Amino acid sequence: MELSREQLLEAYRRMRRIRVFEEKLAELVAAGKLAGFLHLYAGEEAVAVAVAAHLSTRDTLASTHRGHGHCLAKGVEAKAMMAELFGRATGICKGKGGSMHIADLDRGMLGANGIVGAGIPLATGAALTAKLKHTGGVAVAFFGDGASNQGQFHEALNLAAVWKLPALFVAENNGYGEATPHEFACSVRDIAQRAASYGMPGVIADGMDFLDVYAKAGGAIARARAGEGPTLLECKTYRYFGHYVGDNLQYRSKEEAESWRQGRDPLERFERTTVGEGLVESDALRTIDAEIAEEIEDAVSFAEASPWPSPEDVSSDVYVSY
Ligand SMILES: Cc1ncc(C[n+]2csc(CCOP(=O)(O)OP(=O)(O)O)c2C)c(N)n1
Ligand SMILES: [Mg+2]
Repeated sequence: MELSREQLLEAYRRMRRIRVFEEKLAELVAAGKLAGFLHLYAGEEAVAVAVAAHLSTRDTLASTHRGHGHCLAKGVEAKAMMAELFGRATGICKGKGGSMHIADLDRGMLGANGIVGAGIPLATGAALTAKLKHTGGVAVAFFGDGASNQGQFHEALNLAAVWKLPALFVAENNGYGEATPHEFACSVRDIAQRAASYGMPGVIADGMDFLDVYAKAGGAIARARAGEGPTLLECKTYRYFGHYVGDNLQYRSKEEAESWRQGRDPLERFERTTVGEGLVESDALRTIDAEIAEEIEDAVSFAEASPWPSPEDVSSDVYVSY
C-alpha cells in the first residue's frame, strides 16, 4: 500500500466530511432553514477525494453544479462553504457565490459552475497556464456524463491533446443528466471510449472505490506532470440524492438506487478494505465520524450566526479589474 495510515485517515475524513455536509444540507432544506438550488454529491465522494489526494495548492481544479464534494476534497473549509450557502458575509465568496459558484483561488479551486461543461475549458486554460509558466502544476476538470455530450468537452479535449497539456479530465458518470439516462443521450457506452478520438488514454475506474480511483488518477496525474499530456478518466458512480434537493426521483427505481449502495457505498467499502487489511483501526474511523459530526454542526451554527452582506457591498467583488 502506497498510502500511509495518516493519508488513509485523511482520505476517510474528507469523504465523511462530504457525506455529512451533504446530508446536513438536505436536512436544512427540509426544515425550511436553507434556500436555493442544491445538487448534492453524496455517493460520489470517492471520486473527488481520490483525485484530490494527488493534488497540492499549485494544482487547479474546475468543478460543476454538483461541486461541494470537489471543494471539500480540495481543502476548502466546510465552515466558509456553509456560510456561503447561507448567503452570509463570512462565506468563502462573501455570500455572493452560493452553491454553484464556490471558488477558493488560494487552494487552486477555480470554481463550481452553473453552466454544464463550462469547467472543462477552464481547466484546459489552467493547464495551458501551468505549462507556459512551468509551474509543475496539473489542472483537473470534473464533469458529468451529461456534460460529456457538450461541444466544449470535445473542443477542450482536442486542444489539450494537441498541446500535450498537464490536464486530467474526470468524467463522473452517475448514469443520469437530470432525469435522462446516460444510455439515452450518449453515442458510446463508456465515455472513456471518446478519448481515442483525441489520441489520449481513456481509463475507466470504479467510482465507488477510493483505492481504484486513487490508483488510476495517480497514473494519469504522474503522466501529466511528466509532460506526456492529458488523460480522460471515467469514474462509474451514482448520486444517492436526486438531481437537486426536491427532485421526486420518478425516473429511477428504489431497487436501482439500493443496488449501488449495498456493499458498494464508498465509505463502507473503504472501511472494509482498510480495516480488513489492518491499515487503519475502526476506532480511529469512529473518532473521525464524531469529529466531523461536530465540525458540521459548528459550521451551521457559525453560518446562522454570521451577518448578512451589507447593501453597500452589493457591487464589490463582483467584477475583476486588471
Ligand atoms: C449549458 C447548460 N445546459 C443545461 C443546463 C441545465 N442542467 C443543469 S445540470 C444538468 C444535467 C447535468 O448532468 P451531468 O453532466 O451528468 O451532471 P450530474 O448532474 O449528473 O452530476 C442540466 C442539463 C445547464 N445548467 N447548463
Ligand atoms: Mg450525470
